[in-house]
Amino acid sequence: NIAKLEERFQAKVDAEQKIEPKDWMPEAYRKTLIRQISQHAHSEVVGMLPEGNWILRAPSLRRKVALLAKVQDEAGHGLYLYSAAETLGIDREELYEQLLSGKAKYSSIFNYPTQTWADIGTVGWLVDGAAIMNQVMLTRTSYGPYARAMVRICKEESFHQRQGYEILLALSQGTEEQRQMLQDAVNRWWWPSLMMFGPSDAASTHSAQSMAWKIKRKSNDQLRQEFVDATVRQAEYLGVTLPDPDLKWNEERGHYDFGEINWDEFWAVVKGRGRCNKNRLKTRRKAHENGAWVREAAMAHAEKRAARQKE
Ligand code: FAQ
Repeated sequence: NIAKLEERFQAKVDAEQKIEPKDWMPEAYRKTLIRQISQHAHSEVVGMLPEGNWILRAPSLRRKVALLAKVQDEAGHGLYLYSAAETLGIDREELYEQLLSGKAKYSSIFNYPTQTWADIGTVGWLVDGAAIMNQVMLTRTSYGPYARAMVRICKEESFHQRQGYEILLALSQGTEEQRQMLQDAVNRWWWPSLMMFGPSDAASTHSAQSMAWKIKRKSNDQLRQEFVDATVRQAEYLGVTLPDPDLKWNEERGHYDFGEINWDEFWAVVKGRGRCNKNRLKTRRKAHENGAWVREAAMAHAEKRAARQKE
């Protein structure tokens, strides 16, 4: 009976054993994972767009090669993650459909525009930095295929973060104009990066259950705090100011205090009213339509091979 199965499932999770695709799992666990893993995959795929915008404008061949490699990695991450979601019994076509119809979410951060070259460095530093903070935790998530995908993804994300920081280091040692461009990018990306961790723990609908199932191992606020603590020192080294007058070391807590996030902005972006939401989905839809012939050709090839094997 279900209660017994659920009890055994929870005992397995509590004993730190991984749940694998063929193991019994509560339907709600399966649903939560499909939601989270597919949103994560969509984020990687939509996340290619703000950076793709700069591939042709990268200031040198070396910068272009590194950015191109990073964006290709993101496509790869999307593919691992779609595959991990498929092990839970959902079709990739259905997942795409959820993204393209606007039903599925993807990270709020990718609805902000990349306006200058400094934005590309800042996305690497802050956005990948925040993504790593969250994903290192997910290498220990309870679902085996997701945890294993995260190990490789985190290694690649570390390169992405260094790539970004190095762009900014060069700008910080450049002209006054370059330093200003750097500061302006940080001013615009700091708060949206903090929003990536999701709503505060009090407002997070899924956290309690996801923590009990060890899908999440640290809370949204906990990860956000760790990110702030790690980033302040990096900002000092770059010589930039983080745009928060309340940011201050708190000796008692052993952490930095920081100001209140603009949650109205966060929810507006999540609900489709950010600056780039419409454009991002439009671009993805067009890419999906333009790729139809590739999918058809791959299917025809697979069918031919299968028929040949039968002969
Ligand atoms: N944006 O109850 P919670 C990357 C939604 S990194 C949009 O706290 P949960 C790499 C949430 O879905 C970025 N929606 O939810 C890269 C839920 O709505 P729902 C991707 C958000 O799941 C770098 C509702 O709010 N990383 O792509 C956001 O327990 C650079 C309530 O929230 C991941 O996806 C948000 N920021 O915790 C690529 C990591 N936050 O579904 C290119 C995996 C929350 O009920 C360039 N995901 N919502 O309709 C997670 O760890 C979790 O899903 C959280 C949210 C922590 C994001």
